[in-house]
Formats: sequence, C-alpha cells, structure tokens
Amino acid sequence: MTLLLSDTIAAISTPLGEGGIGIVRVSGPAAFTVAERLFRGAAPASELPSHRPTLGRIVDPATNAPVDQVLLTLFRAPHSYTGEDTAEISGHGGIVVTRRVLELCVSHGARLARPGEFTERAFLNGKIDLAQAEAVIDTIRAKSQAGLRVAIGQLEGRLSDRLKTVRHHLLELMAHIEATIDFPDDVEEPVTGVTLGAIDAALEEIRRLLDTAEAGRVYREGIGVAIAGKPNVGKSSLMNALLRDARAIVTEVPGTTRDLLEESLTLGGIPLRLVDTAGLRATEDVVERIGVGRAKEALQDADLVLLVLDRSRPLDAEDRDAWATVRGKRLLVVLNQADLPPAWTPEDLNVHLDGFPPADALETSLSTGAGLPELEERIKATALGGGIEPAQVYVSNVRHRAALDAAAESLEEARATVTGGLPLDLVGNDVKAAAERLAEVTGESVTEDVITEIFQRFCVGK
Ligand SMILES: Nc1nc2c(ncn2[C@@H]2O[C@H](COP(=O)(O)OP(=O)(O)O)[C@@H](O)[C@H]2O)c(=O)[nH]1
Ligand SMILES: [Mg+2]
Repeated sequence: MTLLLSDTIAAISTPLGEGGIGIVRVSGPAAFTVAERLFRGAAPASELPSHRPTLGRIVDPATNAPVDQVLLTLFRAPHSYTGEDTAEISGHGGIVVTRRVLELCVSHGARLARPGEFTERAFLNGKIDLAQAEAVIDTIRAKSQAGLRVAIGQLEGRLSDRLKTVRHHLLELMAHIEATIDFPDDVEEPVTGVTLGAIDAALEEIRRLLDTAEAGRVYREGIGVAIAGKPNVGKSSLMNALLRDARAIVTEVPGTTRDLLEESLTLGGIPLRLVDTAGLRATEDVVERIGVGRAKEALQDADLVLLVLDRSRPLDAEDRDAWATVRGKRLLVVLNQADLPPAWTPEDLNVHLDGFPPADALETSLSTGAGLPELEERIKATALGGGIEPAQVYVSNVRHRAALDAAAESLEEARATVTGGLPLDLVGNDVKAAAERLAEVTGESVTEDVITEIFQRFCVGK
C-alpha cells in the first residue's frame, strides 16, 4: 500500500562540503514536476525512463541561466526508496552549487525535508518496517565492522522475520482461545499442554533474542573503558599500548597525567572509548587535585575499569585507596611491571586489598608488551558479557529490548494463568499483550510519538 502524502520534500542527501558529487533528492507527488521545471536534457524530465540516469543541466527557470551539469534519475512509485515518485539530481559536489539546486527545488514545488523524512516515508508507505528504518541510521553510524554487520542484519529484516514468526504463533493461539470463548459449543478449548507448549515456544525464542541484547548493544554503541590506579604504575603506558601510539605522556615522575585523556579505538569489532586518568592519590597540588576529581568522575561513568597495580613495588595505602574508588565497578586488574622482580605475590592482594576479586587479575609488562594480547582478549570477553556465541541476529536497540522484556513478562503471566487453572480469557489477554509488544518493534503497532522520536535522530536527506 502506498500512502499518498500530499507534499513533496527535498533535501541534500550527500554530506555538505567539497566532493565528487552532490545529490539533491526530491520525493512526493510533485517530484517529477519539480524536476521537469529545472531540468534541460534530451527529453522533458517526466518522459524519462525510471531508474536510468540521464545527462542534462539544471537551469534557473526564471532566467534559463545554467546552474550545474547533472545526471537526473527518476524512480517511479512504488519502486523507490520512499515508495513515492522520487527524483535524484546528481550534480557536482560543492557547497554553493548543491545548495542552489536545492533552493530551486524548493522554490518550484518542494519543501525542505525534516531529518529522516525520506526513511519515515519509506516506513509509512510500507517499504520497510520500523526495526529496518532504525537499522538505516545504525548502518550510517556504525563504529566498527561488527556494528555494521549487526545493523545490516537488522536492515535486511532478520530480526523482524524472527519476531513476526513468534507473533504469528501467538495470534494463532489467541484466535483459538477467542473462538472457544465466542462459540463454546462449537470450538473445543485447547488442551492445557498445547497452550503451554505454544507459550513456552514463544518465550524461548524471545529469551534467545534477549540473550544477544548485551552483545548487540556493545557492538552498536561500544563501551567506555577507564584506566585507574595510583600514580606511576603504568596507566598512561597502558593507554599508549592499547592505542599502539605514544598518545599519553609517560615519565617516571609521579603525577605526570593530570587531566583526562580520551581516545577511541576498536578492539575485535567493539568500539572503545578509552580514558587515561590522573593517578589516584591525596595531593596538595591544586591542578593535580582537580585531575583526581575528574578521574573519579570518569571512573564512575565507565562501563569497565582497568585497575593497574605495580607488581615491582610494595602495595600501599594509595593502592588501597585506588581499589576502594573502583570497587563495585566492572573491573579487570592489571598487574603491571611484570618484567621487574615482583615485590608481592598475587595472594598478597587478598591480604592487602579488602574483598579483592583474585580471579580477574592479569600480568603485563608494558616495556616488553608481554600480557597485552591476553588483556585485549579479556577486555573483549568482559565487554560482551563473557564470550557469547556469534549470533545471526542481535537485538541491539534499547527500544527493542524493552519491548521484548515486556513481551516475555506477559507470557510469564499467561503461563502462570494456565498452570493456575484460571479461565482462558485471562490467558488470551496476556498473549494479546505479548503480541502487541512484539508489534511495537516492527512498528505494526506503535504510537505517533515513538515514530517521531525515532526519525528525529536521523540526518537530513536520509
Ligand atoms: N619496567 C617497566 N616499566 C614500566 C612499565 N610500565 C610503565 N613503566 C614505566 O613506569 C613509569 C610510569 O609510567 P606511566 O605510564 O607514566 O604511569 P602512570 O603514572 O600510571 O600513567 C614510566 O617511566 C614507564 O616507562 C613496565 O611494564 N615495566
Ligand atoms: Mg599517567
């Protein structure tokens, strides 16, 4: 079904700047009329074949002055991205020229598109569902290859297909239940075992999808990793080693790093925002004290903390303070300077640091690079929530996760109702609620506000 949205929208769909080409996209009922007014080529624009670029020029119809040489491509409805008549004008990629073409489109029948409005129309016209529309922006914003794979999987409808199958089974169950209520004499109630079986199968599939949510989120958004420890243990050396770059200043002077230093990198497909912090210690130095305050804030915000301890110097009160600061955070402990003679054994950690989790400590030498690959592996595994199997489909979006959580909850209730021997119509209500939550993900049942919220996050021209 193609919804007829009455107005025609236009936007620059390429990044604004100097480039090989700049594309102005026009979509809506007047798209071809707009193109016809501005385009001069071998034939009038409206007579050009669909999906085939034609060389010509854009002129200002008021003066017939040429504005740019372009390729014009028409996409006849419904065979276009939006499902509407769409004209794409590919001109030279310059700021002034591309803006001028857009201005002419707007003064000859189009209006400026809002962010994401082309994709919103694709959704409203049924070209893609809501989860796929969200995947469009995830694809554009993907920060790593793995994040891109998650987004493309969703864009191709893999998540939607799985959810539609579950929803279909739930709707079948509901139809059966409703029939027994409406026609008690003609339709037999489903046996308890059958009802439970259907509920459990749906629950299992939803749980399988929810199991991928943490990894999906990590691949999509990445995680914040902060490096902590007392001064001079090798925090900045660790930052540099992970970045493969001498980014942070490293000296033997304690208190060298005073401000936060943040860099992005990807580790096995996971985008990391890595923060090096000032060494945690009580100090009289005003600047360093502000640095320590900032360090504490960064540590609070981090998804994962790397606590660095110096294996070659005795553990002291400053190590204890550092440990106390990061206690309770998701943590990996780095026992650094392992190339030097050790001043303590890993067992001493339990004695000196109250309540220390010994399993998560790992030795490194940042002068030789020993232990670094293992540390990187450990960061990856910890971020993904402990080595989850690479999946075909990931739930990577918090909105989807919340809807699936709610669907699972409704099904739990349906289950309890069945096993409690309560009336069938109560079961029907819970099953219906679960089906509706699944439909929110794909947008078959969703409020106007949610749609607006989603497309606001897009860029103009997409
Ligand atoms: N021998 C040895 N020295 C290291 C190692 N890691 C760091 N260092 C040295 O320890 C000093 C402090 O390092 P830095 O990274 O600035 O520590 P930060 O204050 O915690 O940031 C510098 O002189 C580094 O060269 C290591 O694994 N082995
Ligand atoms: Mg430092």
